[in-house]
Amino acid sequence: MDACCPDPLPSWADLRHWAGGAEGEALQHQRIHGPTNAQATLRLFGEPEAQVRVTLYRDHHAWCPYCQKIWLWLEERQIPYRIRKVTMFCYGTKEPWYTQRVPSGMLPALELDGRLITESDRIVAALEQAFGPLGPWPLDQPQVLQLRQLERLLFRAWCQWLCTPGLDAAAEQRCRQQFQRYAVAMESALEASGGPFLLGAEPASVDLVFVPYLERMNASLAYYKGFLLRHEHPTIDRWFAALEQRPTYRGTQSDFHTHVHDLPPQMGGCYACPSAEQHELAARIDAGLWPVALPDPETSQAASDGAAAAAVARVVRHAPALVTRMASATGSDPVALDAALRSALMALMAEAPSVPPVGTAAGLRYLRDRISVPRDMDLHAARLLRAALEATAGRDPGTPTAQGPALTQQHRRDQDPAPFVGRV
Ligand SMILES: N[C@@H](CCC(=O)N[C@@H](CS)C(=O)NCC(=O)O)C(=O)O
Repeated sequence: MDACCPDPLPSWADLRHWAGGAEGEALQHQRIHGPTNAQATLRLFGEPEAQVRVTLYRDHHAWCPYCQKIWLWLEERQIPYRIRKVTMFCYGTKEPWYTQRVPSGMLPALELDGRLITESDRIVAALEQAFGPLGPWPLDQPQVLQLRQLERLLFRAWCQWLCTPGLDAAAEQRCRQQFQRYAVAMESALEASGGPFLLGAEPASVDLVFVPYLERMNASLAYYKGFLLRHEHPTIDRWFAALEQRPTYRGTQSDFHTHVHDLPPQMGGCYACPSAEQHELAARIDAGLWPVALPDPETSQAASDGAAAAAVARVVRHAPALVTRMASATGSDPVALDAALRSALMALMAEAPSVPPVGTAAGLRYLRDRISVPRDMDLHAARLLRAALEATAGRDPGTPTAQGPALTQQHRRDQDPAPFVGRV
């Protein structure tokens, strides 16, 4: 038994073996040809590399909503493409090679046969022209104009509700009603098409226009307003559930925890409307306790059998950089943190509690708060990992309630990808 730890611990090599999964070339092959994933830098869908006509420039965090729209489009249409990842301003330093190409630094951008295109709607239009539409109507047709306008109205109503400071109770109510008016309009459009998608049984480009912000609305309104979009609007829930059956969407889908803490710096602040429901939901999202409500408002999908192993494999891959960050952020002993992290992974694999070295709870919770979905792993793997980190932190024999440093509201440079790049 390790002198500092009450439980006998697996080594990192044991954990790597335990997680199994593809390594080296097999892993690369899976990322290139397998299901949609955030780690790939090339997607071929079984085609030869010589077929690639497209390069997508998107953010390292797989968080940018406009990038998600293009990413999903390429995945749905199975167009071979390369991915070059760029840092968003609020996470770190923008790569000079990118600003030389796109001086504003804005994402997404796309190269099609060597032609650089910016602005996500123009990118979709160019892709539709080159490869044909996704669904019955291209995005620039009058038939979908009203739906695109509705998405913007919903977006504005959401921003007004979420991002206006100091709303009194009456103003909160007005904002909520305005938002729900447009949510009902979206439900009417879904019903008119026969659903589950906006233009019928299969997703179309216009669905992909709605996806990124609907996902962010669902997460942020639960956390800041105690409002469960999918419970309040069952037809929108059905639309989400139909999306969640698609591996394309699941590969790009983020989770509540990631969104609610990434949104404030992007939106210039998100403001809570305190109530018992809001406190309860926010506390559960922060602690990684899921489902945060019943029925689960975050996903309709159960975890796959491989979710725990996937989480372990991702931590094992980055363990030295993670331990260094946990130690420098919390001032804790890196050797103890290394053991604590292995302890949490053991808890995850064995589905049994594990006792970490004394004084490591803050470091474990530091990591719990910084798992980024889908950048690091998928929603279910992240859920299992957050829960294991939280449960293990709670068994710290000395400081079981210690928290890591609070997440910042103005930027997320704690999520700077630099130490991890090149080892994805
Ligand atoms: N209208 C643009 C909006 C793109 C946009 O706002 N991109 C943001 C990310 S969501 C961006 O790149 N901001 C610069 C940065 O954060 O580095 C589009 O549809 O492509």
